[in-house]
Formats: sequence, structure tokens, C-alpha cells
Amino acid sequence: MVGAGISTPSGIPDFRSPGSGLYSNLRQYDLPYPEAIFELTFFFHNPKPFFTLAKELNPGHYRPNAAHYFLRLLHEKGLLLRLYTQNIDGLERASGIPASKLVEAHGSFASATCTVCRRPSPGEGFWADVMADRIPRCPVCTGIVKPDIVFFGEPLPQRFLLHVVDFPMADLLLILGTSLEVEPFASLSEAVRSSVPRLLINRDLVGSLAWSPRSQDVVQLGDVVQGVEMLVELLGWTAELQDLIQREMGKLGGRDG
Ligand code: CNA
Repeated sequence: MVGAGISTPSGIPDFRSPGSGLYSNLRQYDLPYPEAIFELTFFFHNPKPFFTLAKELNPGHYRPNAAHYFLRLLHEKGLLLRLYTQNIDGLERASGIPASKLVEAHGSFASATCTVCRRPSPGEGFWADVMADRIPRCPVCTGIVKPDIVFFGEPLPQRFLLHVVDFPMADLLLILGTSLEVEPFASLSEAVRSSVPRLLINRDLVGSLAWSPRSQDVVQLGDVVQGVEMLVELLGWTAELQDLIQREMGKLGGRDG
């Protein structure tokens, strides 16, 4: 299970870290209150702030970091049952983890739907519009096209239901870079069997690991990349991870990471 904390080392602010969090940075967008950027009522009143955020998160702008590539390495070794992410930055996909291994619980920019006629957007032109500060419109009914990001009050994607089969099957739960404050995602941390170790790598002790700890829990507090690198070293995978990162850095363009 991962959250915004795995992407802060790539340069994307999280929501909650004081001063640097996304909610602090949203001031420039002229919002009545920060959460409004993910509220449908506000979106229909003024979609501009959301599309400014979309422009910021355009594919290729930010690059995955060692935490993402560690998860990709787990996949390559056949050890990743599934990656449940709350992030909407697409960096898990960008790191090369196939969509079949991902549950993007709060949606992604990879697809979009017309808010009026509900037709899936054909995709072409969407990013061209966003990058040119134009509001993308449906070619059929001219309704605003909204990326399939889950706004407050909207249902989670169907794939989220996979948790019903995945979590009872897991024999290790990694929890990286999340405050475990957003439901229903946060409660997944309690859905593994009680004998299953849960490893939290995060700046703070959070969620059920704080208020309902289990004897098998392991907590590594601090920077997520440093924590992941320590784990990778203990596993003897450091050279392998470095090779993977080198290979992938060559393929991807972008600014940060
Ligand atoms: P959050 O509530 O902002 O919590 C982030 C957590 O990560 C906090 O506990 C931080 O202390 C911790 N953290 C931040 N940076 C680091 C670091 N370098 N090393 C270790 N720990 C760190 O974010 P959640 O994902 O838990 O909350 C869910 C929201 C945030 C979802 O709805 C997301 O869509 C949303 N969000 C996503 C992104 C993104 O896609 N990158 C960015 C900002 C917010």
C-alpha cells in the first residue's frame, strides 16, 4: 500500500507535510479551501484549478524514484501480488509495473470521461488541451471531459474490489509513504491475516499501526527512499536495483527524480 509520501522524493508534494504539502501549495489556484480541487461542485463552477494540477502532473514531467523501482523489482522477482496506490501521479505505471498488478484506488489520468454524456474520451487531444490551458471538451456533446480521478463522494474504481481476494492471500504487507487517513483505503492495512507481518516505512507512525499495533509489525521511521534502500541492502539487491534504475533513467525524460 502506498501514498503520496513515495512521490515526494520525485518532487511532488504530499497533502499534509506542513509548508511543502500540496494543500499549502494550492494557494496559487485561488480555491475557497484546498479540498475544493477534488470536489465536483467546485469543478463545475471552476475547472481551471484542477486542470492546472493536471498540467503539473502531465506524463513525463516527474520521474519515479528508488521506492517505485523497488516495487518494480518485487514484480520482476514474482513477489508482488498487487500494488495498491492512492497516488494519481502515474509514477507506478511510469516505473514499468504493468496495469494488471496495480490498483489505482483514487483513479488516474490514464483515462477520462465526459461529465455530461459519460462517453469515455478518445484520449487524443486531451493532453494537448491541458498543456495549452484549454478545458478539454467532449467532441460529441461539448461537456467537460474529466480525467478518471476519484473526487470526494465518487465511487472507487471497480478494481478496488480486488482487495477482497488479495489481502487474505498476502504473506507480507508493505505500507510506504502514507498517512493512512483516507478511507476506505486506510482500512486495508487491517485486512491481512493477523499472522502476516506489516512493514511500515514512513516519516510518522500512522493509522492502525499506531492505534492497533500487532506483534508482527515492523516500523522504519524516516525518509521512505532511505528506508527502502536499507531494506534492499538487507535483501542483497542493491546492485540489481541500481542496474534497474540506470536502465530506466535512460528511457525516461523529465525534470525530477
Ligand atoms: P498524505 O495524507 O499527504 O500523507 C503522506 C504521508 O507520507 C505522511 O505521513 C508523510 O509524513 C509521509 N511522507 C511524505 N514524504 C515522505 C518521505 N519522503 N519519506 C517518508 N514519509 C514521507 O498522503 P496519502 O497518500 O496518505 O493521502 C491520500 C491522498 C493524498 C490521496 O487521495 C492522494 O490522491 C493524495 N495525493 C496524491 C499525490 C500523488 O499522486 N503524488 C500527491 C498529493 C496527494
